[in-house]
Amino acid sequence: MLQITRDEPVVFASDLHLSVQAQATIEDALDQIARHSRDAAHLFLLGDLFELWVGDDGADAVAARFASMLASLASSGTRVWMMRGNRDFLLDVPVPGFEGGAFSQRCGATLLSDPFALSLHGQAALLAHGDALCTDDLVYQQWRQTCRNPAWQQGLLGRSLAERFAIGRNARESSEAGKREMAGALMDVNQAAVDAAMDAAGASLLIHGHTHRPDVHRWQHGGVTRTRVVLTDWDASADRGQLLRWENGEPKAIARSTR
Ligand SMILES: [Mn+2]
Repeated sequence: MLQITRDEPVVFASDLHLSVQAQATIEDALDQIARHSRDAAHLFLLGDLFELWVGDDGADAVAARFASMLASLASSGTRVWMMRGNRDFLLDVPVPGFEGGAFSQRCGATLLSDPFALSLHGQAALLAHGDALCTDDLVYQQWRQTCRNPAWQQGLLGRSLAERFAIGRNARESSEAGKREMAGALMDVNQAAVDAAMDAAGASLLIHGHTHRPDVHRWQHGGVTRTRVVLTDWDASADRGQLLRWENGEPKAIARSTR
């Protein structure tokens, strides 16, 4: 198990939703991550880094810029980790005939499983994107099973990039789950699913994104205090987006005013 000791500061972010249509968010996210992760031992990116990801062969100029910023961080000594979200579930999935390598490699990063258990400053912790915990959203959970199926993914990745972009955009605009997400009506996590995931990992701390409901929740479970930290999504036009730093065993939000 990955053990991160108390003397190693960690930075977390998720739900950047990077897209050429949101230029100000790109500038904000890249600037903050580059600035505040350089002296961190680890940077964890917990999914939905991109608004839409149709395969590693479809990486655009925004993705290339993001990758080179992360690769520069990695080469200066920050360990970079990334997880897939519900938008970028095809990240790092091999594309037939594409020899450009996995996207995480281009970032100097390591892809994480979802969920991912680790020891964070002495605390048993679990990292997740968060979508798998929203078990009340039955329509979405059914879609999640489909789109995570390797045979289904290979079928999609066998299509041309143009076809995949069209399918991706269409899925957002026409599916029930996609419409809800665009309307900002994402369902929240289910408490029983949260406790079950934490039980399975023996974790007392859970850090995730996805729900766009940034907060710190604390509750008692079996005589132990459990903590759930929810990361914010990023949208510069709404002045949203904030890194979370973990220092000496404590969460510490990085104020946006320090930009
Ligand atoms: Mn998400």
